[in-house]
Amino acid sequence: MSANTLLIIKPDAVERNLIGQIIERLERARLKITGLKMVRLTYDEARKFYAVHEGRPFLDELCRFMSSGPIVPMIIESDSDTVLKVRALIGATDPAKAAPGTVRHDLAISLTKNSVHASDGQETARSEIAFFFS
Ligand code: 3AN
Repeated sequence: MSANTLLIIKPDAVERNLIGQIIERLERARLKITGLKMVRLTYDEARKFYAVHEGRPFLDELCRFMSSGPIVPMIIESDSDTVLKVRALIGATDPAKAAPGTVRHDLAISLTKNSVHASDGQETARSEIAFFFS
């Protein structure tokens, strides 16, 4: 195991009892879950997590949503290219544009309520893992 990334099951998926389905998809793809917890962020914590989006028009709605209920952050590991493998498995940000068979195509509701987050690069993965797991 060398490369790792962070995946978050977002409030809309937790609310609809989709934690198990999403974990099953990860495990079927032979991705290893090496850290997992359930937390509820405050609005300010969500703003910190999404600091990279400061100034974007959707940031307030996104942070209100991400602090609206429990989320499940988890560390995912595999031999190589874990960031890319997990991004491929979750699909495009907008569920309407996500490929069939991806998590977002099959399970997500909208651009904001898109069921999962995954780090977009190795550097981001490092800082996002550190945000949730000390
Ligand atoms: P991804 O989660 O696919 O990496 P980002 O990092 O560009 O996408 O966006 C972070 C989150 O912000 C998305 N998961 C989505 O919930 C939300 N988001 C992105 N773009 C928009 C948008 N145009 N309108 C509403 N929400 C958005």
